[in-house]
Amino acid sequence: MKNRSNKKIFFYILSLLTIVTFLSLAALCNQCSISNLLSGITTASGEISEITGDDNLESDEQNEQTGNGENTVTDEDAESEEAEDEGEEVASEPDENPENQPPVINSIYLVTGDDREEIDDSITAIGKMYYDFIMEATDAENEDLTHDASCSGGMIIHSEQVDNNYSRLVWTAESEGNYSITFIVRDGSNETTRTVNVDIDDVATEFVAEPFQDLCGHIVKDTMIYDGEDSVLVGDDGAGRQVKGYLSFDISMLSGDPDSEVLMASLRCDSCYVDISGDLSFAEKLDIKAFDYGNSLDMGDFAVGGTLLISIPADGLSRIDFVNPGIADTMNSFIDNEKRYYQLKLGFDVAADSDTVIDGIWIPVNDLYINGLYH
Ligand SMILES: [Ca+2]
Ligand SMILES: [Ca+2]
Ligand SMILES: [Ca+2]
Repeated sequence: MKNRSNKKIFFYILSLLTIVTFLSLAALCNQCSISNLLSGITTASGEISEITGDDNLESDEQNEQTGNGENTVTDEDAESEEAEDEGEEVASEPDENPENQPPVINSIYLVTGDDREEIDDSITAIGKMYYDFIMEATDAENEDLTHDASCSGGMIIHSEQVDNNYSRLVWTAESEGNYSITFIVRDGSNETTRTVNVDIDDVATEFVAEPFQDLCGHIVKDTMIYDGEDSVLVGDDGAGRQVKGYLSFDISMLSGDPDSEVLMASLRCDSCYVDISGDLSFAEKLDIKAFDYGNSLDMGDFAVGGTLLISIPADGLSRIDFVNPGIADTMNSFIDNEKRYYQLKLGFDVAADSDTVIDGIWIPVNDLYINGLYH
């Protein structure tokens, strides 16, 4: 009995010395080695929780075995509680490097065409449409970040980490419902997430607008009209006159419903390459415009005007298919005006050169179509 009581006194003195030493070190090293000091506490708290969690007759025995910690002698006094408090605080830190701040998701943007809009944590969307998000994240320590994402339903079509701070995600869903997309960023030790709820109560319908060949053709300035053509020429003729091309697509299935709205559309050309005559070096670019030329192709349709959709560089030109928000916008104005045909006018920015050969592209009309989504 006496031996045990001596031991207790010895451990008590030792524990006081340990605390004093610890406090002195902490005062000296409050910047340089906080992490080392804290990791010492973590270890100690581990021992504390083992012992206090084992509330039985063996506790005295264990106290002696674990030996020299400040926690082992005292019963349930203030020192022990203090030690436990410290232990809990540290244990709640995510890793052995507790001052490391988790990364921050600053913003999530929704991209539409050339615009991007910062969004809150919920949006409404339309089924079958593609939604293009950008996540912006930063980290206090500028650590290498890993961007990630998951969704409760629908599909992630594309995800791409652009650089340390930005990533892109394209998502879509086929049917109505409530979905969530969780954006995730990790710095190697911490993870931060943000969830965007997406409510879909409307689903878009696909459409295909076929060319209407009788109204497709080309016009040689002040000279000839070629309509009902399989292949439409854009360029110049052998006499140095400009030639413009005209394309009509049947949109009667859309314009029959005054409430219908085209959400996105693209000009398509499956396995289609335009044939080039001569060379295109006289021009810089091919302009494709939405242009209402009505129910017949006339000399007056050579006029300037229309809404520019795209300019394709003449150098290397081989296809004319493209996706562009301008197509949907202009289609909607044709639909609002109850037009049966959606029409395009094509011409190079420079009218012609003075050689004696045809320079231009021949467009295979029947390979072309416009497809997209409407509701
Ligand atoms: Ca960090
Ligand atoms: Ca006309
Ligand atoms: Ca020529």
